[in-house]
Amino acid sequence: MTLTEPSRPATVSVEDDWWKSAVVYQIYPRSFADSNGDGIGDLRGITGKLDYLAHLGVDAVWLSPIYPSPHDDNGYDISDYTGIDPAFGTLEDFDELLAGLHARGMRLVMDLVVNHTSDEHPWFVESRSSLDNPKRDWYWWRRTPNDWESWFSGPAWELDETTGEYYLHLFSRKQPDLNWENPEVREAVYAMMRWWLDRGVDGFRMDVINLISKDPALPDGGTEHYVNGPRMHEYLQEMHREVLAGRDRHILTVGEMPGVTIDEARLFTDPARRELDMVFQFEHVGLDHGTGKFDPRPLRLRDLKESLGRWQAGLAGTGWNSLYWNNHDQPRIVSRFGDDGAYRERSAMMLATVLHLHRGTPYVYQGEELGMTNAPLLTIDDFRDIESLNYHAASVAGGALTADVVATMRAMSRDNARTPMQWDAGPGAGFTTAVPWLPVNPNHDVVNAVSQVDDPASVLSYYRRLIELRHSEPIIVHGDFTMLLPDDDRVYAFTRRLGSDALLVLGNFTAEEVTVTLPDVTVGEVLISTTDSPTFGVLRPWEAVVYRLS
Ligand code: TEU
Ligand code: CA
Repeated sequence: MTLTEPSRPATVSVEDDWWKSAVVYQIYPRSFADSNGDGIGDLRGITGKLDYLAHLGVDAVWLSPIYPSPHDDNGYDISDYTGIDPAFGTLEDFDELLAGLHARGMRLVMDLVVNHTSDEHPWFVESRSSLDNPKRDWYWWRRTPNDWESWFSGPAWELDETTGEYYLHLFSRKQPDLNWENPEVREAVYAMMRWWLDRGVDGFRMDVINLISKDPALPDGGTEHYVNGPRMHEYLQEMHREVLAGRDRHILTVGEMPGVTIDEARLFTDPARRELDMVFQFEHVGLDHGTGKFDPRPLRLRDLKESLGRWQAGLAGTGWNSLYWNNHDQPRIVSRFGDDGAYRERSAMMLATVLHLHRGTPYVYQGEELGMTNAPLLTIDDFRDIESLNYHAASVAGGALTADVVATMRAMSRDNARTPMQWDAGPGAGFTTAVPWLPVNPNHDVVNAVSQVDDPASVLSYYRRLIELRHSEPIIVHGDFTMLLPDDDRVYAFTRRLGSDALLVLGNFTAEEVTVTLPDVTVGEVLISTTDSPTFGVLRPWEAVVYRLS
């Protein structure tokens, strides 16, 4: 199979790393398209939508896990790293999907989940079988657990009856943590990565990769002993040497890193260090958390600008940012930082404009390009996600009432992101002909792809134009970034500069008309805007506009 180079304008030099001018589209396979009527999205479903993705203009697709899994955490608990879960299809289906993407000039990024496996992975089945099994040391076993807590509620340790010892699981008890101190574990992971690259994939999104190095003493305390642990850089450099170096094409690598600091991110993404191309940081999606994620508070715009502005500045010289509002773990951005009522479309476009005009690689999560919203999540039966279900169980055990817990989880539950993709207004939203594994959002009668694809005023058409703009304007990829109006709580404003070229980006984060005063600025052509004829100095509700400065 040969990779067709995505066609790109001559203005973007071919020596540049392709992922800098790319837009990546994330697919959560379970919720994207069901081809065989079992209510679960699958690979053939995705293959059937490739022309939609090509029309949108994205350069690469990141697939959330499709490997065999007991689906305790929807595939982030893998029991076989080199297979396809029968619910999603076969390796032949996979090859067909990959070929279909490449034929349309798009690349494929796989999800790499190697902080932990499923407890049903043969490695763990062996490891738990006896104290002297050769794979015993592939996981973290202790006679006495420490005080670490699972990210999915409760202790991070589970007693295994067979040997009377506890194993570490930072996520669910069906996700035991691999022991990266053991070189055999690392070699097995690298061999598996090479296997996928040899099959033709173009990159990896690395799940919670900054949790793989733990202080081997496992002291009490928690995150400070396993987030960005002592051997992180060593492991990533080793991975680069063993897997990525010497390939005839550049592989995109993005490390998901909750809790990563800017200084660490600069090291991880410094090309000279040969670690990663970019990281997913979490600061901006934590700004509306209170004591925890299920205690949300309103976003203050100046906090968002302070945070994203600091990341832009911090990775300006060395390193590279990833840009995202949404993924399969986050609530829908239009419901979160926008207005999913009267101004749903306008605010979806404004949020897209602001994000995509930053310096970095933008990620679009399925349905974001339609302005999909949070789900109603009315009763506990509407939830499927283990994080929500465990949180509910723990809260009820502590005396809370289900109705109160549901109200608490509604805005932030990961299920908001996971309702089926809204293809059309039909009963299964065009996602399935069966009962979907998670109910479709009732607003699919209004919010769906079919109604948007030929409408030039739709959110979908706007995303298309925005993506096209990145491909034709080198300043969006390479320009410097300067934040303006840092203390303004209504307007997001910044400039980009490349040589003598300059852009001004303005976004109104409110439902009111706002007057903007920017002295010493002369605007020229409008590159893109959410309203037909923008007036400089006045922003209508949720309006965004990008000007070329003259
Ligand atoms: O997520 C890890 C992570 O840091 C969070 O976003 C996580 O979703 C947590 O619940 C926040 O409250 C990754 C995957 O993206 C997620 O889907 C998996 O459940 C998790 O790792 C474990 O593999
Ligand atoms: Ca299916």
